[in-house]
Amino acid sequence: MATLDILQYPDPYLRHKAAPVDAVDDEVRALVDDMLETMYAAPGIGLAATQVGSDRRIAVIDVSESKDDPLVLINPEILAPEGSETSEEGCLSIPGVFEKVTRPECVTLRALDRDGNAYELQADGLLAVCIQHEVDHLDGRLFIDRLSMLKRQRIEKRLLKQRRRDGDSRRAAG
Ligand code: GNR
Ligand code: NI
Repeated sequence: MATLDILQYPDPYLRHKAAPVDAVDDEVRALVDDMLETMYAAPGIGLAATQVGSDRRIAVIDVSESKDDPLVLINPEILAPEGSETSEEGCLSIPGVFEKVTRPECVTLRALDRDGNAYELQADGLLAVCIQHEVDHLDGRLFIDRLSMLKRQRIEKRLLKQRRRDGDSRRAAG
């Protein structure tokens, strides 16, 4: 097992749309295990393959307090979205940015697990948010895309400033 590097916004690869997995084999399982290790190490409650530079439709989630309830999503599909809920989101690829996002409140997830078996589950609350956030990643979409133009422009400006500052301090240190 190994921890993987997490791509940072505005890395253009985060806009890549991932392709379906056609067989859940040992190679896929190895990636799943590395993604779980990377998610727990970050730490985060979810991670999509796009964030670690893979173009497979794979994500991992663990919203449990005890961090011992991993959920593996291979070729995930979101069915029957219902209701609407606003909650604060963050993303390991956009560190330091936390904003309220409105999404469907309840969803049904259909996916394959680590053994390639199909399952369905109904989710609400944080799990429903996280499922939708990860499937967005697999489609090259980020949570900041779901904010108003004004909010997004404010964030872009702040990130640009921060990057300039980080660059300056690296140069000063080096
Ligand atoms: O760790 C994460 N926390 C989080 C909080 C609220 C809504 C979504 C998330 S997902 C995020 C990890 C991540 O970036 N997954 O793609
Ligand atoms: Ni994310």
